[in-house]
Amino acid sequence: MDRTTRATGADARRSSDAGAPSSGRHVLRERATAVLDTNWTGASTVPSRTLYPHQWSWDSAFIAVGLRHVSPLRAQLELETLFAAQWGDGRVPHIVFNPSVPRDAYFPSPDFWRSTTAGRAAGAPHTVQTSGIVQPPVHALAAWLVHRADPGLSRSRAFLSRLYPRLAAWHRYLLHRRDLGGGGLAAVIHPWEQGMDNSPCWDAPLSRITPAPASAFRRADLDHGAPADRPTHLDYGRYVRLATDYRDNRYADHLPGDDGFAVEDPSFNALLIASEHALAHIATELGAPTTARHARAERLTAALVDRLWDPTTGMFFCRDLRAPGPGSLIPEYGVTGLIPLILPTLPHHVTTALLSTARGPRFGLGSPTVRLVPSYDLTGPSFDPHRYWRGPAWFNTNWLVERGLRLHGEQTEADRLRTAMLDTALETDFAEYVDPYTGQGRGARAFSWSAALTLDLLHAEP
Ligand code: 9WN
Repeated sequence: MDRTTRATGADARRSSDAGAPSSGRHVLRERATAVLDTNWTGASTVPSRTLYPHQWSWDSAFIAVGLRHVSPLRAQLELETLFAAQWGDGRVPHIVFNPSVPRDAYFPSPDFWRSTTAGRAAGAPHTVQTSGIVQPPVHALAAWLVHRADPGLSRSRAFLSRLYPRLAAWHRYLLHRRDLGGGGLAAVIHPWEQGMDNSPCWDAPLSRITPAPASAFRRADLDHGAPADRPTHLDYGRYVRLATDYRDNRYADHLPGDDGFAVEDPSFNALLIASEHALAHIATELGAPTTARHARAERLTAALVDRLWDPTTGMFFCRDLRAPGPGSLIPEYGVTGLIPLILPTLPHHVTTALLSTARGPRFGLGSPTVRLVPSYDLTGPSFDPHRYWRGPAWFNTNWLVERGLRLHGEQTEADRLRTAMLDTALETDFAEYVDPYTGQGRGARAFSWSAALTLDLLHAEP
């Protein structure tokens, strides 16, 4: 039996277990499962067959979280395939390229990143082509949730014991090589690393970057996405410049010069902390020591509050490590600043103030006129309900906010957000992102993490 056939058998078993609260929800479950089946390549899942035809790092973590409800085996394989492309220095690349996809289907392609040559000193794998930057570390959290979906299968395949050293190396890379600010947090050196690529949070640090000339590259995203929904050419030129410089420095990590990009981001670090807590659970399951892991999660939480929390506004902001003068906070309200809500040991006064910011006019949580939590401040000067990460709502960030609400005992609000997400997923055919007010779909459809996180929410629905 091949992997796909075995996994399909598990699909049948799981969907009959899960129950169908209503026929609408049943249809939603079937459709979400069909999206993940269509986007499955045999060893991993593409985010979108059209726009993103390879494997993406944080996408795979979110996908695994949903896939565990229909096929725990495929969910395990999803993470194993990603970690098979881990570099020797511990980094997990943000894209693992599928060699059977034409080179011009996505830009930047493997011949831009040149991982097997430019990445040699950093230990890039020889057998697979990858990018050289990273994405948010949601993986240990995903691995733990995947394990819990079917502990028997997980143990019989030694899923956690094989993955644990790789997850630990990944966190070590971030905590040591990427502590560019010296304050104990991991820094990102490219907007693509943080995952919310085009957020207005990056406008100030990006404005110092000289863009690569438009003639130096051809964007493939515009073959599939509307230009008004995608980043501008100027921003793309800057993304290309940053990635080119990093590659030409052989992917070495150090604080870049004044013309470089280095930012400490709340969501990236909150996900790292949540994953540290998950690693502690994994260590317990494996009988490995856990004290240091718990202590590290606590230290990181303290560093997050110390370096990125702004008590006067009640918000977490990004810290620009290359701002003229000492590193400074970027006063833009991105959804990234709400994601620390997923942390269990955030100081109480911080949680209270953050919830109040989420409920205020900037994010409209609980407001009758706002469907889903936007990616950026509804009242902000750069708000655009349709342009990439500059206002639209994403399913992954809403899933994280929902989880945070539930963790902090805000069940009614969490239920409301969950219902809005499920309705929006059905209405938009699992859009990549949506207008935060109307829920109108934008970007790609049949988007994998939208479908996967729908399955996760459905599973938890009473
Ligand atoms: C660059 C795959 C990825 C997501 C990111 C999202 C978008 C890529 C792009 O798509 O980024 O990595 O080409 O715009 O911003 O969060 O992981 O779905």
